[in-house]
Amino acid sequence: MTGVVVGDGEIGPDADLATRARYGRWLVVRTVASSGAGHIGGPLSAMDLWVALYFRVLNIRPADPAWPHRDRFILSKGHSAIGLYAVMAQRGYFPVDELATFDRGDSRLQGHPDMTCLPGLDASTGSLGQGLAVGVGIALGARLRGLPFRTWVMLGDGECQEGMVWEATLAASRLGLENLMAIVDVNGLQQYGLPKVLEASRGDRREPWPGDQLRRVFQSFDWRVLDVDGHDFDSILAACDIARDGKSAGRPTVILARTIKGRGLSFMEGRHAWHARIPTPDEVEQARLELGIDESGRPA
Ligand SMILES: Cc1ncc(C[n+]2csc(CCOP(=O)(O)OP(=O)(O)O)c2C)c(N)n1
Ligand SMILES: [Mg+2]
Repeated sequence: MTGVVVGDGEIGPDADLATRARYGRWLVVRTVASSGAGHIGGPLSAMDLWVALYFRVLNIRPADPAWPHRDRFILSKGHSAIGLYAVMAQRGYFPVDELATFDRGDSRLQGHPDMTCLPGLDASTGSLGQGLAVGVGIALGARLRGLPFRTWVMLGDGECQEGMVWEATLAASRLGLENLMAIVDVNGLQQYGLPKVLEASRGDRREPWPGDQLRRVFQSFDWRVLDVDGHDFDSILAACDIARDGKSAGRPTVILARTIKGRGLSFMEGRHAWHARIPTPDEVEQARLELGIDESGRPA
């Protein structure tokens, strides 16, 4: 852990969001390959969302991760932890070099987020379906105590098949939690799913929520629903601004972010098989070139 300035994230404080995301994707690929563990497609699909949140949206203090007024962030799709860590490291929660410990028994960076290990995590997750309910509790607690922070929860589209998501969705609207924001990473793929039957165009597995069903289900629970291109920073930031403006007439907000699983790498994009595969050395090298990372491991 030499040479790392906490808060600098190794690539300089002025790096733009696109560069941060490119570097974050590289850190994911490099770390999954070297640790021989972890998921990869989901972390890459959500990378632009995390970069936007952690560098422009969330009201946080990485040097004071227990600050009571901080915005809360819950990664309900906890299997994507390595992507969140790649952004938290850049934001200064811990040195980038610590990523090398990922998924070791003694690491703060567990394969799924463990809030008892790493300051800055607001929930321990990994069993899909639970994070939104935790967010409901935190958002309700904030309101009861008169605390001004907001609570953000990121879910996967496959995860939204879990019944507990919809119990929490109902509770959130009945409680009028306008301080609660969900973001769904709608990448159209999950781990398995039904074999392709009808769709000729979509990878090798059926997408979890075809068409606009997810939008209509959230709307029917009386949530405010925003649709964005989850790889376009302007769209993401505009939606986040609307989500946190507090003018939702007492409704929680969900951002449905259309993304591509494996985003950024030609050989991974939209491929179900890359949900949790370990890249070979050749694939790591190809990833480095495609992401524009120089031989020292930094964005060129
Ligand atoms: C309750 C539960 N069931 C199954 C799993 C195993 N699992 C891990 S990731 C995953 C697929 C999730 O798909 P999605 O929510 O769409 O995530 P993404 O596409 O972003 O990876 C599954 C089934 C789990 N972690 N928790
Ligand atoms: Mg998915």
